[in-house]
Amino acid sequence: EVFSSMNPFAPDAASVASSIKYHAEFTPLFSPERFELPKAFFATAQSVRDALIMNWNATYEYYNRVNVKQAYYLSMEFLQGRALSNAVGNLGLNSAYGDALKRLGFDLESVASQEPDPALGNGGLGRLASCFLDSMATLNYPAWGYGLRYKYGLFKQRITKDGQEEAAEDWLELSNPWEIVRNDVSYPIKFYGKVVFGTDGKKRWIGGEDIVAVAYDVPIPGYKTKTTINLRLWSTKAPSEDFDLSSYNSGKHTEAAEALFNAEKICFVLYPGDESNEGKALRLKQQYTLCSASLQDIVARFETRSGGSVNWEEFPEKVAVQMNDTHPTLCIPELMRILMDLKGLSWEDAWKITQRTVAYTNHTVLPEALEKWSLELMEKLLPRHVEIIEKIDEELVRTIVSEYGTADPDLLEEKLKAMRILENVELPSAFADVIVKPENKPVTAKDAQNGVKTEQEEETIAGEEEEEEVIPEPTVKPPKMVRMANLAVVGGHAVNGVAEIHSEIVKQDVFNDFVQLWPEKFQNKTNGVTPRRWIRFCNPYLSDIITNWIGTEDWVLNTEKLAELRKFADNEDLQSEWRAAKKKNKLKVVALIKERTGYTVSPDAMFDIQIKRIHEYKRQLLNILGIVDRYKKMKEMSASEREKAYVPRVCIFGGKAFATYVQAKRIVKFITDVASTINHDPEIGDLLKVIFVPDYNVSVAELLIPASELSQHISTAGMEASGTSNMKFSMNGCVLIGTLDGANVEIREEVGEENFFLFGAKADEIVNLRKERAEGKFVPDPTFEEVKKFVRSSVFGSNSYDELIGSLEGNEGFGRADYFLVGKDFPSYIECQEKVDEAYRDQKRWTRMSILNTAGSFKFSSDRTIHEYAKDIWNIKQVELP
Ligand code: DL6
Repeated sequence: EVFSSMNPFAPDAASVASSIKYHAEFTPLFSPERFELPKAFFATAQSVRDALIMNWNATYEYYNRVNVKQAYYLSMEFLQGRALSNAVGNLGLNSAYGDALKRLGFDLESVASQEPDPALGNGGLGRLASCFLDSMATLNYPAWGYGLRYKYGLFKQRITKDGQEEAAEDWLELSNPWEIVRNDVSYPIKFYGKVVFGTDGKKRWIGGEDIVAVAYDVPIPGYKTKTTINLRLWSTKAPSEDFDLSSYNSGKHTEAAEALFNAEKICFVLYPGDESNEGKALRLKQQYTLCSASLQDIVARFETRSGGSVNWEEFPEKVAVQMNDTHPTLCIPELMRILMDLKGLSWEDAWKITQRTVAYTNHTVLPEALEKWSLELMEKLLPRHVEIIEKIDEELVRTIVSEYGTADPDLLEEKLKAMRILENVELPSAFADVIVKPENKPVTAKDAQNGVKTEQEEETIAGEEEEEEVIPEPTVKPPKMVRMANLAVVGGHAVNGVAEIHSEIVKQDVFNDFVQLWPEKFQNKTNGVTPRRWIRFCNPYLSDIITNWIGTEDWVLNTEKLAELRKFADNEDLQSEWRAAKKKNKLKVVALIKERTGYTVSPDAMFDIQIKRIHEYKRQLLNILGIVDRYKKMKEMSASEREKAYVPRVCIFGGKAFATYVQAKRIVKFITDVASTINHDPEIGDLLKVIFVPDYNVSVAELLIPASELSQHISTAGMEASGTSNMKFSMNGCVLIGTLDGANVEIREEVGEENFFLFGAKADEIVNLRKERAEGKFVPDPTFEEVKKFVRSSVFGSNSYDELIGSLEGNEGFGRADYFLVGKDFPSYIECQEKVDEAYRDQKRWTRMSILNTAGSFKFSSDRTIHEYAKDIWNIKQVELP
């Protein structure tokens, strides 16, 4: 009765309050005596979920009925952020829920802040996936997300005097009010075992370890639409018969439950350590679980929707699978296996269907991040898939040989080396003698029959005559690997980069050989972010101002309207409202900093923020060395000189270093050491503060981004695929300092060169600069040398930071000499930061720049990106529910 009395589009406060009370009483997770904030959060979320379930059911009932083509977004990460305020906002129920909670003695903001951030992601890749879900729902695209339900997420970051420490993330401890376990939706997943022939002559894979993947659904509401799509997260368990009751009863408790643990641990942690073989096997199991469970589900839905007559050729007309990075690449051999071994299709038909269905997004050009798996491990864990991959590789070799011929063996060898899926693996037997080079002409089968010897054999024979025995150098055979990115390019019909410059690098460099073969596959899809979460909900002050000045709230759906702000950029009234909103947001961050770090910062200082994963290429080290340079110069000045020379700044960092990435953890430690010296220096006071906000996540970003005035996107040019926080900052009226990298390039074009602080080497200069650096031709700027000396002088504690500073110099034992070109870009960065100070002193000029950033950010809505994917890659249409 409570559910049906609640119209999800126009419920009144009274019916919402009774729904919340109902859940507090009858969907209880807490004892009945008290009704406090945690219980209020769960009851409110459950009440909102009722509305979402109604819309979810309506959405899929309609999609089933009209049997539309649907896009499936497979991702190892979804960085969802809190759901309550987003869902209430998307449903337009803010006032109903706000009033209802007031009647019950709570306020919506405090209730919403009880929600833990779901810990299902790491960085930009995961957040992009979540922005895409929001846009797909909002734009009424039939779509579905698939991921894994990690019990302990990535990790919780603690900052201690030793730097970063990792602890298990306990986001599911009190349960998750948004998820709905579908006990009737589970699929068997196999590992190990062997491949046999069935009675029908077809190959069959008999698993050696069998587990089950169970579906947990999270409804994703669109903004101002009934469409509510699904994020289906898989959790793993063992079949209950795997619990060994007799061992248990005989006291062997651990052994009795071993199979259960082995199955459940697959979904414990996102990116478990992979230095051990066990760790590698676990990661591969995770990837396969995601691919296999999702594809079994997709295939089952296709069959159900087809009714009695399944036509497999229609599969790509009903299904588009997007692989978010290489992690879900096993989709390709898995779909082939399902179609051939289980549905009886021929190789040729299965291959055509697979290629037409699957597409791949590349998110990085870092060679170490282009995944490779040991063939040996894969053969053990997924024997049937390796057979399929070998055949795909063989077909690829055939294509390459037919394209390039055998006339130029060097060229052919080079192409095979670059493009084959299998690395360090002999050519398939059918091609064993295709590369015929004069100097190492192998014996063909025919030659062998005729008694012809290879040159090596000839040499050995000649050597027999020599007196001294030549002992060959022991050679270590390079490991045989499966290159997932190559498999993704070969097996998919589209490959896209995530910003214009990145897509160009993908084409010119990373996959250039494939581009020559299949130019039509390669595309660009510049990333975007949802303006709902990233302006409308996280920055209500700014949103109200935008709406008032534009005269409509339509900009939330049509961000092009933001451009209308341009004509008011110099208007004094708008400028003062704009600054007041920024100040209110800064005050919230002052409180956050106090609560999380104990430091007090001034809201009148410039807030300068760098928040992202800690990585050498993102160059947090450049930022902190710039701060050190500023501090050093301040210390050399009198108080009045200091105040004249520098604008007061609060420099804020946030981000996690991957648990095994030692250099990134050193950077975190260095930042916090610098912070503790500067923040306690009475001479400096409010002129400079350095803050590291621990445990950076979506909720922290939602507070920091609206409060930021300057934001740093300073990667070595060519290394950041796109970046998405740059888009969020720009939307929220922050001015960016950055290199010509990733989406910075396009942001600068849109907001205007004069509203972006540009510095640093360009992407096409990097190779030469590195070469010069390695050859010892680079002469560092004296300021850079002085800053390093200052760091080593124990100003920031007894640590000499040898490994960190050494990495900038390429000292012995410290690896590549300043591979990320911090030293090269340092002087132009410092010079640019001086220009920032100068601009900030003129608040009218700064506010104009800020307004023009918001006005110019409209391109970076994920709605634009999703329309492009829908049209150019997925071929899906918007479907409005009746
Ligand atoms: O495309 C989303 C996001 C980009 O904005 C970032 O520039 C890029 O670093 C990130 N890529 C990854 C992949 N792995 N690595 N490294 O997270 O994707």
